Amino acid sequence: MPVWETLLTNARIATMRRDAPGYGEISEGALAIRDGRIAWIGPQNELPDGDAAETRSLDGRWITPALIDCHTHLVFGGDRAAEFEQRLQGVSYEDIARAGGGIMSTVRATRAAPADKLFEDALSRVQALMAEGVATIEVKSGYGLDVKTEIRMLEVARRLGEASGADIRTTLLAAHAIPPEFREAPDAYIDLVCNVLLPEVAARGLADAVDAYCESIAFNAAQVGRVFDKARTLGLPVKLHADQLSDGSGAALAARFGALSADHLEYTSPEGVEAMAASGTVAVLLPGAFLTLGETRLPPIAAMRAHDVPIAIATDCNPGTSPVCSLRVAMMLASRQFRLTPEECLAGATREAARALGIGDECGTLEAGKHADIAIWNISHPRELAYWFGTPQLAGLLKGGHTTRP
Ligand code: DI6
Ligand code: FE
Repeated sequence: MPVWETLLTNARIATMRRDAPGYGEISEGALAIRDGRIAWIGPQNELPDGDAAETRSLDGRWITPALIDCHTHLVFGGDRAAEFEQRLQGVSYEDIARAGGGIMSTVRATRAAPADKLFEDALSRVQALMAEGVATIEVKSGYGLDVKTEIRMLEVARRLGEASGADIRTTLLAAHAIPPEFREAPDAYIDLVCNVLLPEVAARGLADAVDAYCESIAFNAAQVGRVFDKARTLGLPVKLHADQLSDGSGAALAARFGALSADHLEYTSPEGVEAMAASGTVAVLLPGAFLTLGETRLPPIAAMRAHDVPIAIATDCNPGTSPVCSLRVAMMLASRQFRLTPEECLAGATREAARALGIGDECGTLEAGKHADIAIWNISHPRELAYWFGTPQLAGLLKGGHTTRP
């Protein structure tokens, strides 16, 4: 007779399995947990005899895979609210940047911040995400732009995982912007990233992936290629901020390197989408940045659907272009701005987000063998998760079978 740690009964289950239609619904379901993983899941009347240390009836509540935020920059110093105010008063983004503001003001504040302050501020953002059912969060560096501060950001991100109970996946984004010290010599900065920073980060196991920003205001394809070549040599998967403000063939570049994901994609061409389909690269849509920047050009969603490119949704939580600590709000925005269906929004914040992090075999759906990362909801149907926003509906969150939210 099987022995389980926890048995959830009387659940309505949205498994979000790829091979099941719709939400992968099991209407009267049960789920058994052993060693932090799903040991059994299915219709309750088929539950095998077993012993559970704890049995919990969910009284007909819905459960889904715990949500996954696969793109954030939530470790940073300071904020950019004054700049936001200036922009609303008509000062242009370029003028703010020329006056030393914009992303460089966040770089200065992050370099100046003690690690404990970065940690405390970021922890409250992690907790805000978790309060809405998020159990896995990707966190990027990229506001240090020097060896010392990039490493400090990744160390803070690792500490967030230990302190919060969330699974924090770290990404080195040293190629986010050209640091002021290298304004006239960006290739020398890429040398530093490839020859010093990447080897040290890899040796210390500080990053799970490597990202870069391919854009006219950041790095070109050749520079990104050098960073990606080095990452591959070190055995680290890559992902790319691609085609956000212009078509720089970023999606195709990401696909050429077998990237886990290409993110933003507003200006991606049909050829870029085809390249992503061929390489299995996930499209990560970031509607918070789209909203904040007042973008009007939509990502090529019809082409993504036609080519079966997996679509994930993330917050892009950052002080400049996406000041949001709510994945539910990102889901809501993806439905309103990008016309994604509620089912696509939930898949995008669970199954496809897991694939964007290279952990699709471990989490993102409710299936036997996967981590018991489970959100319990006070809703009458999972389509409500993209419909309501700013509305507390979480009734519980399990991470690896352990309760992190009552
Ligand atoms: N894309 C963005 O929208 C942000 N970074 C990126 O790669 C901007 C970050 C910032 O302005 O602080
Ligand atoms: Fe980003």
